[in-house]
Amino acid sequence: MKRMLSGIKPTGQLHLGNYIGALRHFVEYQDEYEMFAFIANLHCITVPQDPKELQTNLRDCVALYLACGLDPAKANIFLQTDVRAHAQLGYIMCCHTYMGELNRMTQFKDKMAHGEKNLSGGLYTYPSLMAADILLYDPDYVPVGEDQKQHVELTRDLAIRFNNRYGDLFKVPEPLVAKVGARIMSLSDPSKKMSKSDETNKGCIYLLDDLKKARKKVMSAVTDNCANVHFDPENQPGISNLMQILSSLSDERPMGEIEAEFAGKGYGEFKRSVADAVCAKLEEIQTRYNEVLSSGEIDRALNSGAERANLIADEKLAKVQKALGMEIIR
Ligand code: AQP
Repeated sequence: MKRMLSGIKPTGQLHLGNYIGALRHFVEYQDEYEMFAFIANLHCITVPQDPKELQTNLRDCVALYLACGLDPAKANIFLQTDVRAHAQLGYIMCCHTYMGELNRMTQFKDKMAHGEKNLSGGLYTYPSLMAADILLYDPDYVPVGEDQKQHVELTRDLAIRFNNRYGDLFKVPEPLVAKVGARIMSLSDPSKKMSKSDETNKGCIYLLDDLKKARKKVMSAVTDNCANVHFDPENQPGISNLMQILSSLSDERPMGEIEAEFAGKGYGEFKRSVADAVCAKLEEIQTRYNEVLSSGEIDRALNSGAERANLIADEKLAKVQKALGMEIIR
């Protein structure tokens, strides 16, 4: 069975972008692939976290994985720190990543460009850790949103570098970026990606948002004055973003079909349909989330996921350390 791996960092509450760009695909793929879906709690401390909030976010993140349809009988769900080989291989990867490569990574570059102070070393080297996260499991594919593609490219380069230098150690994985919804934009500023760290809180629909609040966010989404529901991300970014959301939540309905349905109708009517689709999905997720929280599913899922992940990751780490001559043969 081919393998697939992906993770989400619980730096805040999961949002609709995480669902559309990542989680819904994890769920689709779990039948066809051996899926490894982890919660990236090492990555999330690359920026300051409030310990109490982080604990809540971690639990919510696992609960939302399950609520969105990940099934522990099919997918290995685990916490990154429950598999120590991530940090260990992460360090080895870091020692093989050039500073020039890290300097080119957009996330760090963006934060530097915005003049953010006291950026951590962890944030700078996080792409090396991400390469380790992936390469430990020899996955065939890594499903990611558009923003993470660059990191998978670096992972591929590192895999090839190791294989050339030390022999055949890693499978070179392919990024899998969906055609629709790979970059859901902020509702209040469609030039920016929908992000957990949205400062205004208006542009981001969280999966646990109260339904009334979520509806209000959609209804007040920034659009344009073209008065035409037309898919044109360059000239009509707000409307095109709402169309992507609607399409993603309705079995990837073609944009032409959505355009035809709303031809000659106002933006108000179109937004109401988007809000209906969003609220129906949130309601479904939240109902299941509440069931999950009051059951023992979270702990059971994390235990069985970590057991399988440790088995594979320890074997890979031992192979790497041996190939690098880091072990004394006894
Ligand atoms: N807006 C988005 N549209 C589509 N996909 C998205 N993803 C994130 N935002 C969008 C995808 O979700 C997966 C997990 O991402 P992550 O949460 O680990 O990291 P991120 O991309 O840095 O997410 P945020 O919300 O922007 O976090 P902060 O604000 O903390 O930096 C990935 O596959 C990602 O592509």
